[in-house]
Amino acid sequence: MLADILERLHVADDPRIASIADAAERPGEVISSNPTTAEPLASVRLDTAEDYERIAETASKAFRAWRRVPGPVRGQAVRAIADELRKHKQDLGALVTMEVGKIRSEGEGEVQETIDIADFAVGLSRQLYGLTMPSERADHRIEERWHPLGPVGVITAFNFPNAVWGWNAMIGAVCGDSIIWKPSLYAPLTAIATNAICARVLKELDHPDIFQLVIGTDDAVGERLVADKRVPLISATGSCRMGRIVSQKVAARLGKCLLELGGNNAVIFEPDANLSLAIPSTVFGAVGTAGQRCTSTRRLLCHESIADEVVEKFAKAYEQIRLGDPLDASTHVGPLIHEHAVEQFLSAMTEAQDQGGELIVGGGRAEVEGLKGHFVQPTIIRAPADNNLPIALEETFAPILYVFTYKDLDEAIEMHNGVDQGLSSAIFSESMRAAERFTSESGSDCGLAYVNLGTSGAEIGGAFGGEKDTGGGRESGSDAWKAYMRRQTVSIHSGSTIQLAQGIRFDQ
Ligand code: UN1
Repeated sequence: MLADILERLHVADDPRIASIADAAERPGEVISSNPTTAEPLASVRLDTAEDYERIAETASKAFRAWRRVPGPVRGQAVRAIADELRKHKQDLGALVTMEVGKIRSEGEGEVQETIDIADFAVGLSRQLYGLTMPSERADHRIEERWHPLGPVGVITAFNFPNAVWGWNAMIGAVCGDSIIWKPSLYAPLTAIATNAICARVLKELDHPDIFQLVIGTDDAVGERLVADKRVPLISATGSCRMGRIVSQKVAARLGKCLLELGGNNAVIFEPDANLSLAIPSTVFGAVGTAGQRCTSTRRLLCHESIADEVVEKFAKAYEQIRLGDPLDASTHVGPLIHEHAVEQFLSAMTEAQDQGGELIVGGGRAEVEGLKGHFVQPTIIRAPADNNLPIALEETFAPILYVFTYKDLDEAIEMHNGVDQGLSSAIFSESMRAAERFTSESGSDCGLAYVNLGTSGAEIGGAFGGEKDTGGGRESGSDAWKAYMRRQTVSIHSGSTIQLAQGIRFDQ
């Protein structure tokens, strides 16, 4: 099946794919494994420091040519990319499923997210607007011009191996930038296939080679990319730990960073929450993608008057969850990405129970017949009555939902904001007052706030990102494009006598 998919995606002969049939750990290669079967899919050649140098030079050269292509023409190229991605949506989605274990509809949904951002970018290519300002001086004019920035380094995580690159690459492309993509070593095939589609379209249109891919270790290529002065912007998605290292290295060379790091997202259930909406939405938020989204729901803050009923209903809903092969259309939840993630899940379980958490459902490794992958049980843990459960303050990338209770909305909001991260948040309530309070300046402190929707599954049209340890970056829609361009304030004088600003006189 993999060989056919790679064939249809035109990458079966890609020189980076060292072997499909006898994938084995060899020096200079990495194995892409299927987390569902724990079996190797392919071995992929790793780029070296010298490869990085060549790739960065190509990206710099491509940038110098691409920046002179008019914005709307760049948009037409991105439109052709979107058309091509549409044709390959199923195969690319299946590849995502095979490499990272997302269920089919989420794998395809991710490719759809890239198509959506490409469509958005096409429109944007005609709307890279700058402001004009009235000058305080006669015969003077001030305006802002947005210029392409340079090669952009895009570091992506395993959990969104296609869409997060898409957010950066499609916007960067219409902004006139080239892209150096360093994907997760857990999803190199998705990266090879995605990048190849985009590179092929540009080549057919005779455009510069702006989509560059570098697959390598942090030592060999990651550190070089982050320290590279030719790369004015590093957009990185991953853990808070990784973000701290990257941002310090980029700051040391006074480069710019766009960070989308961890989340510890909570949902508040008010007493008047519509539970037939709130519970399924929160189940998807907590167990969708096996709890491996940065937007996954990790904490449920439930009003004390409905907590017992809610926990009971959740336990029933979790009985319906079908764990299994993510390629099978009836599966809801696939495996975790690797064995280490299972160990982290199990250690969180031990800590939660040591800290007085009550196990409501799940809690262990899951056996799925015929599959040797990294499956765990979707889990609910109820916090002790004093709400003291320190493990819930950490982000564990697994399907664990911690349930807390509260007495009034002020207390709920305080608990909600009482974590280091600030990505996504949600409230379920029929009350306009509660919704307004939650989304007000003294409500949720997150970059994303939802009312009567779960914490994951953002559309591309809004700016995506979060505050505090989430890193502060904004990607995707709205005016996030401004991070991918440089702003020039242009003042033009059309008179013939010198007039200095601030009324300064400098007469001779
Ligand atoms: C991520 O987990 O890094 O809002 C991105 C969502 C998706 C993107 C998640 N659109 O859940």
